[in-house]
Amino acid sequence: MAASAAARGRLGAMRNGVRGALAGVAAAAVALGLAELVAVFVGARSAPLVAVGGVVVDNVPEPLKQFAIDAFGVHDKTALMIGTVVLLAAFAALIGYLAVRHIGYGYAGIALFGVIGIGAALTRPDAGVAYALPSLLGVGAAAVVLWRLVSPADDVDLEDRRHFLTGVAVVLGAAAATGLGGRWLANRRTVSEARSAVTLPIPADPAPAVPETLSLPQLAPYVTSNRAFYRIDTALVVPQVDPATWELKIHGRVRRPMTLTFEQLLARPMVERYVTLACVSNEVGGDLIGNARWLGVPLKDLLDEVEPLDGADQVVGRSSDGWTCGTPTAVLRDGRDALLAVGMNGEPLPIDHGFPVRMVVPGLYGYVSACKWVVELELTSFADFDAYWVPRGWSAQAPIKTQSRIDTPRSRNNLTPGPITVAGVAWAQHRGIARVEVRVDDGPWQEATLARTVSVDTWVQWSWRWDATSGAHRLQVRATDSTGATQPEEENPPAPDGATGWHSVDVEVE
Ligand SMILES: Nc1nc2c(c(=O)[nH]1)N[C@H]1C(S)=C(S)[C@@H](COP(=O)(O)O)O[C@H]1N2
Ligand SMILES: [Mo]
Repeated sequence: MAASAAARGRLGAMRNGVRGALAGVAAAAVALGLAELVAVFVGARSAPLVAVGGVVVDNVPEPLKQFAIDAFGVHDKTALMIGTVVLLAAFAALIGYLAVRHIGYGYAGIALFGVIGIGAALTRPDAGVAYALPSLLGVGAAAVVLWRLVSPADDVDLEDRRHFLTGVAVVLGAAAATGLGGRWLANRRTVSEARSAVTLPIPADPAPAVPETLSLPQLAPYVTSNRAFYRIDTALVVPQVDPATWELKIHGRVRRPMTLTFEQLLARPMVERYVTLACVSNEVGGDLIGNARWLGVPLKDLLDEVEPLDGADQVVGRSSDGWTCGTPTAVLRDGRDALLAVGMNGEPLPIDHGFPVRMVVPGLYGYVSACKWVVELELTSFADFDAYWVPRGWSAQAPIKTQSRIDTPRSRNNLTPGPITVAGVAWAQHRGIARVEVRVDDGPWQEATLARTVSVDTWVQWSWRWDATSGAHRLQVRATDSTGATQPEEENPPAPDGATGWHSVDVEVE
């Protein structure tokens, strides 16, 4: 009799543990679901997951970030979110487990999450006090749910257990409904309708016609479609910037500060140019690069109008979510086609690529020049201000390095002996590519044929006919820019100012 009571007691304790853990997870789900819904009205970056994720993105050590990009590529943010949710669920289960012992432990755990969520939201660069609301209401709801679910924690009574499981199911259902409802509302509140309503002006100075370029399977087309264009940014939720309320402040160390509305911007004479954008994180042979036709206002004209003061050697572009990049003022005024862009390949900028307005600067890596969702240009000096990536170990000055890539063949092709077209792209924006050479198995360098380009600001396609013999071979490519400098063989990683080395492809001919 006594033994059986002890066994029952142990069983009860174990089941109470499971029950507590379930209650904890249900409480956390309610908190996140409700917070998601509230954040629709307060601002997407106030939601606890997004806010905490943002803090992680901004502070994660560089090697870990590089690992995430290598391991998950463009899905690195999804991986971060899933990882966070899994961790959160584990902690929520632990809190629930402890709450069965003493409900005070549960409240303390929830309060801790509240502090983290609210702290993260309030310290986001674009935060207002209201950013505390989603986490605050979320933890309030979680506390009520936890209290309701764990308090009648008596024993293994079957009736009670059914009751409990029904309660958990109802709570999870409510959490899913509010969370998905929030998502649905958020998706309806994007600026895609405002984007469709934009009519781009006819360029006063149109882009040159694209000459005949190469079209081969696997070879990057000369112009990258908006759909295929790489996307890189720190935004966990894509900023939704309404052109009706968009303003650009140009200020700081200038004689005549200026504010522009979208309408005023569109009324200015526009130029249209092909410019190849490249990411500093691109590995040798990588595809974080694309060439598009951009429509916009020359940044030089705007800077001339505000009259920068002496010493204002840096223009800081600031986006609606607080991200910054720093561009040399001299580069923006040296006559190159640096644009405040509104159009990409004949369409308003896609939301992912900076709608309604972004910067595009030929010759500089994106992180020092290509501010998307730009709302501010601040003239300052490099000595006075470090933009987003600089304290994270990347160079303040980052001209694009000369690079070349073999697109075809790649190792998985079924190759047979005889003539094979080797082709790829090469780039040295704003200097231009003078020569591309290919070699096979460390043999002599052979000059490739360059396709045509519209300017020195874009990449160039190249091709070379190879008389392939059977066996394993290594193809290598290198480019020389129009200053006569050949890209160095020495291999360097992307950090701190762009990867170097020759791209090579190993193929099997049989
Ligand atoms: N607001 C904002 N703009 C940004 C970034 C960012 O994180 N936030 N990333 C920059 C980087 S690193 C690159 S390479 C380019 C990429 O532009 P794309 O996504 O249109 O290809 O955007 C730049 N502009
Ligand atoms: Mo980048």
